[in-house]
Amino acid sequence: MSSPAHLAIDLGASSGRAIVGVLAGSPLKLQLEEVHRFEHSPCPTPTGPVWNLTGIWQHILTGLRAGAAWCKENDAELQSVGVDTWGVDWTLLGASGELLALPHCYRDPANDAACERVLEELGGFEPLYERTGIQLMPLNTIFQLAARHAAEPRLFDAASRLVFLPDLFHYWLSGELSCERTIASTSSLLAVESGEWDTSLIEQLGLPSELFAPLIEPGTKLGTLRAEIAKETGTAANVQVVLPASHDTGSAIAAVPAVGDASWGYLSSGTWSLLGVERDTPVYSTAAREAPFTNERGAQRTIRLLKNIAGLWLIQELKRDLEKEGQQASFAHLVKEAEAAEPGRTIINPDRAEFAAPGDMRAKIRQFALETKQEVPETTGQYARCCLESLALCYGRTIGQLEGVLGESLDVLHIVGGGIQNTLLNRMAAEVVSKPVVTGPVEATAVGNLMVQAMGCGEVGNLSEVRQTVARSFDLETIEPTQTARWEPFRDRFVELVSA
Ligand code: LFR
Repeated sequence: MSSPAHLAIDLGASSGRAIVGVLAGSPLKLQLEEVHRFEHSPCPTPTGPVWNLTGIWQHILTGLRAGAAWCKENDAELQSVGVDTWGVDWTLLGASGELLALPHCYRDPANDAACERVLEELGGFEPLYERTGIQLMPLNTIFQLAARHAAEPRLFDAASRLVFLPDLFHYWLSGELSCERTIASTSSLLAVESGEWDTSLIEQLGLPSELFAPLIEPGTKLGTLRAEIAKETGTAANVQVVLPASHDTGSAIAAVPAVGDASWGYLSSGTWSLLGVERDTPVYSTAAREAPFTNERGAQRTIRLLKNIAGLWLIQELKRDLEKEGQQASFAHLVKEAEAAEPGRTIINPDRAEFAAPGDMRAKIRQFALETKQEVPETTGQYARCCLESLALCYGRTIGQLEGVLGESLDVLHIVGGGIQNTLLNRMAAEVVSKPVVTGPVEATAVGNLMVQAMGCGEVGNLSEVRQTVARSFDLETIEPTQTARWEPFRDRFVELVSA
């Protein structure tokens, strides 16, 4: 008998993947097959950076075609497909379902001014956090909406529906419109307690509340693939579109292989570092706001209390700058150089807004070093080490803040996602947080996407079964913290730098 398979379309802000997951055996194990991978990037336009939507859509179709073909060749029966993407980005559809505009990329400078304006209108960040429990970042949908609404109000008059990017792709795949809750929670427009749209906030911002459709849970079967898509990609007509936790972080955390009684935190390590805990109810105390911690929504109505930290973006930007100059800049090379560089020479605060913006990472690091009277990095290794150590120090401080907010300590930190390939950073993280770190799986986002689809199709029962299945399916590595003391002086310097 053929085994059930699912297809995850996992879209990050710089690359995308189509991964088939086959569930087989007793007890069940998940086996992955990557059938398509591609790079993509925002396109600069006079009105800001936009996503190459049709290019991404072509890659989704290529992934579907490759997934269907792989299943046929390997005696697996494709049951469903689901898409996850990075958070916060959205677009508008007209009454007929027509796409009205290309979605802007969240790293759009226009969001900064809009953010200031909205906060002024709402009387500051405190009342907004009280309502939504979401960390202040100018990239949040709420500020993007204010920016686009101010620039092009008539677009909103013509619109009948707001969709986040996974909602749009699910619509194009199935012909059914949905608004999935985990991705919507990145908007900073959901009421923190109920997890439903905060319509009075939406109206206060002057946005038409009828654009915001009722929210749907991950695991929902939306419908079968459109006949045209099934034919075009060679996929069986009965393949379902099943909503995963369509926010990539929601999918990644569903795949954290935490089993047993130890209290655990997670770090989803990629372009961003998302560090936090899973809870049943939101936490939006003053300490949570000040840290700051966000309350995003996950699979099975969980809450992710986490901090959004500029992650390997720092290194990706460094790499991009070096490549432009024709210098050697593979990740492996950067890590090797970083490893050989002197510890603690220059430390930055990765949370500072300038580090999240694209362009000349080295100039920004130099500027920060000068301002804070530290050594200015000179070599590639010194820059790379500065980025990695600063991230690790930020993890350490964030865990401390998290334990303070929760009033309890964590036993173990799970690190998942592509960033775990940076073994130097994993080791630094274990040393700074002074806890055992468990790494894996590397494809956590796709794994979580697949497992929530499997849950929607009735193959696994709940999140705890999902995690047990993940834990037995992948090789995990435990790093015990050694040499924690050598970080003491750097920890103190980091706290000074972020408090200044
Ligand atoms: C991670 C992520 C974060 C979100 C950021 C921007 O990929 O989805 O959760 O804050 O990207 O969308």
